[in-house]
Formats: sequence, C-alpha cells, structure tokens
Amino acid sequence: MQTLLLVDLQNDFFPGGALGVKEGDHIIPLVNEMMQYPFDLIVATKDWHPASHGSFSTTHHKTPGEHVKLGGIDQILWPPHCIQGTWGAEYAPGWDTTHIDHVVYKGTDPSIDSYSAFFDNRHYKDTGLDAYLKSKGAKNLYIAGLATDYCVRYTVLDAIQLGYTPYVIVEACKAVNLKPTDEQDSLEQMQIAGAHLIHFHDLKALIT
Ligand code: VGL
Ligand code: ZN
Repeated sequence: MQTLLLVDLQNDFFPGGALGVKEGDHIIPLVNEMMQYPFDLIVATKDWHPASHGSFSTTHHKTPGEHVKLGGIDQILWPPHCIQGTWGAEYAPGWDTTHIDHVVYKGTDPSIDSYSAFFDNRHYKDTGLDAYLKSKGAKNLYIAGLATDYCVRYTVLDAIQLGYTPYVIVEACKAVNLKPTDEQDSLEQMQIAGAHLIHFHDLKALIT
C-alpha cells in the first residue's frame, strides 16, 4: 500500500504568487512523473484560508515576518495567500491533477493556522486525513510539495506520530528559507524523528 501525498502545490506558493517559494515550479515535472508510478492512492492538500485569516499580516495591520499570538501560540505572519476560491489557491498550472483521489483542506479556521495536513498548529482539531488514510490502509507515505520548512515538515512530523512511515522526496520539495538554513534544519529534524529522506531517482524502484 503506497500513498503519494502532495502538499500545497498552489499558485500562491509558486514564483509570482503571494508567498512564492524559490524554484517551486521546478518540482512540477517531478510530480507529474511520479504520478505515473503505480501508487495505490494519491492525496493532495490545499492551504485554504478565509479572507481575513489570523495568519495574515493584513489581518493584524502588521508586516509579513512579524509574530503574534494566535490561539495562544506563536504565529509568524504571512502575506495573504491561498484565499478560498481565488486564483492563488488553485492548483499550479502544468500539474496534471487528474489522478488525485482525495483533497484535504487545511487552514480553514480563521483563529488558528494549520501547517500540517493532519492537525491545526495546536493539535486541537484534525482535518480528517488520518481517518481517511487509515480507512484505506495507508502506511507508507511518499511526500512532496511546498514548503519543506512549513507544511511538508509539520505534515511529516505528525505522520510519524500517527504511525505512518513517511518518505520525503527531497528534490520534490522546496523551502521558504526565511533563514537560509531552514531547509537543511527541517530535513534533519524530519530524519531524526524517523522520516526517510529519499532521492527522486530512487523513488520508482521503491514503489514498483
Ligand atoms: C505554508 C506558510 C503559510 C506552506 C502555508 O504550505 O508551507 N507556509 N501557509
Ligand atoms: Zn497558509
């Protein structure tokens, strides 16, 4: 049972988007190729915020990068991004989404952010992804997408806690890198927690 989990491949996270990740577009050909591999299940996430989400700098009349307390925990403020129903929240052009089995929406509660595809940042509410994956018998999760240091990282860490075995396809993830070391630190943290870091060119052999 092999599951591909694709994180936040949305216009706003690509170059030119509201929260554009450098070289984010480079991963699209890799993702299109891996979607041709014989995965049993393909799940995609969408960051899906209401217009005045608490993670947006504009909601607090502040500048992106400043911090506030949101739901009692630290929140870094982002430019408004992935607003429900807007172009920025749409899947990136050039990505063949026809084989996606299930979409997970996260960050919908204006009072708390949700980097992980499983839980909000306080771990109060879950998105339903765990129940969905367990109902399908998923165990190995092959993970790619944006951004390595936020949504990929926290999705992977929660996946380990929930008993999955995550494989992070390193070339198919790109980081925001507010600090230049964030990508490397995130990959190390995921690996120490129990994730497997794999290379794109080794993926096909693992799942065929
Ligand atoms: C993300 C920051 C804010 C992500 C989402 O997808 O990594 N990062 N919202
Ligand atoms: Zn977001």
